[in-house]
Amino acid sequence: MTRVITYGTFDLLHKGHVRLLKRAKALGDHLTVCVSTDEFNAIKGKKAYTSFEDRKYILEAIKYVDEVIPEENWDQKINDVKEHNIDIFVMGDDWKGQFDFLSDYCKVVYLPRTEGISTTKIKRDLGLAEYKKD
Ligand code: C2G
Repeated sequence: MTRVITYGTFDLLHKGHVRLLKRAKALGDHLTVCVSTDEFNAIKGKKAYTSFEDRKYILEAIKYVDEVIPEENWDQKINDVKEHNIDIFVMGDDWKGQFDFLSDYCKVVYLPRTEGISTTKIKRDLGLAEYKKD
């Protein structure tokens, strides 16, 4: 049983998120998604439109996702990898290199982001946020 983990806010879930989850699951047999709490998003400087509870509910409905747990801080990843017997840590390549320290505990994989879509773009296109290169 190869166990995979990934982290994120997953606000206004879109194809880029789902493609990341699909490819992450394809690397193993079990995918845990660690979704940022509203409080941690504030630390990340993000304000999600959808609450933590609702982002968790939506992610749990995705067929590639086996388990959803809260991401509360930057420092929980090593413990998460150990506690959940994780074999592979996956993130989009906008994070390339940021989590290489985890390679002492599991395989670290950065997957190409899906071009042309982002939560920021959605908000901008709907006139909900000033344009920010994300
Ligand atoms: N993603 C992607 N393609 C996009 C948009 C996002 O592949 N067009 C990926 C990101 O690279 C990330 C995941 O989808 O791996 C979730 O993206 P966000 O919700 O934006 O996550 P982020 O705010 O970057 O949080 O501790 C890590 C952080 O919690 C990551």
